[in-house]
Amino acid sequence: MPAAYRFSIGPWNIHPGADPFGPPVRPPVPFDQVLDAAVALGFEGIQFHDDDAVPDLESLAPAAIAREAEAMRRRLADQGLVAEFVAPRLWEHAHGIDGGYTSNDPSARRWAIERSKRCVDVALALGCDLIVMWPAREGTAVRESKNPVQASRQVLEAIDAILLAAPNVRIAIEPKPNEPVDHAFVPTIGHALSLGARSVAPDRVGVLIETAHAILAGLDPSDEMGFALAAGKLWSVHLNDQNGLKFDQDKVFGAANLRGAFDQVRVLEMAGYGDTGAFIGFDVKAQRTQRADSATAHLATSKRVFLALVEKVRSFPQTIADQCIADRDYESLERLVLEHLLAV
Ligand code: 3MF
Ligand code: MG
Repeated sequence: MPAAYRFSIGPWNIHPGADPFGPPVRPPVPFDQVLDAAVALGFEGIQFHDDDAVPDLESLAPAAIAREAEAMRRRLADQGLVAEFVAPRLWEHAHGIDGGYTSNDPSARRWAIERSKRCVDVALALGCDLIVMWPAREGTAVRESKNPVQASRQVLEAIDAILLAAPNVRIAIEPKPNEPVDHAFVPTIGHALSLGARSVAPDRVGVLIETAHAILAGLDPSDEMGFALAAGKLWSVHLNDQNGLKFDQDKVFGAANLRGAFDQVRVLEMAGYGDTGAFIGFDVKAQRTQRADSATAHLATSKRVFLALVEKVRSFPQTIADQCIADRDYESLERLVLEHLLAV
């Protein structure tokens, strides 16, 4: 019986369309409507930033944080939803202006670790054990502003502090090579897994791979996934697409490179990712031109493309492909793949 997939989204994937050059163009979508949309579109998992789940969490005492997160957990359960992960949103806070874990300001570094521990409290009260770490501003715009040797150690110290404080949580690092910083200290899956291996609890550090982030690093997303899957470390994905080296586009899965999307689904299928219980998340953004009444179409399309590609992978003529491989006839293999995708 082939694996079934579970799908997830974050509330930021349904948004009012502001970009760095223009204001919102759609009304904000209340959280209840995000949950309704998730259910209607067949998504079971909700991904959270810590303050999506518990607004103003820094001004609340631990008991109040737990109460609010537990209320959110019940709200999800009422609709048949679960929390997939919680991520500490360090990059929007004033203390995180120059990064958190790698800030040049020691009080900001302490704040970042404390905030991450609060994020863990939110996750546990939501009934989930996965923390996603996107080290957004852990990097530089001016290379000489930080010491990369020290910065790399500081990221590891932060990971260790979280692991030691929370023996039941896992951390999935979501690497990205740039944006908002010019050069990030954790740009690829190799960097993330190396940090995990050097941490105090290597078994509890894995990765989340985002298609666009791999492409921005000049890497093939399916090979990044293969590398993580081989190590049993692919704990979530942010499938989307990216048209070359520019700002992070968060396009619909397959919209820029359908074959690349096929290859990602292929590697997930080959490694039995669906059987691990991990979610298929889409980190996609509605186009700014989209009207409010259909501003979730990008999510529906991404899921539809994913499921269509699962069928394409399962119906791929593997016996013929194996013969091409045995004959080292990769030109015929190329044609086989293209004709299969074109259905001719
Ligand atoms: C940025 C991202 C982020 C992360 C999210 C969860 C806003 O490029 O991909 O989306 O996925 O913060 O860590
Ligand atoms: Mg992402």
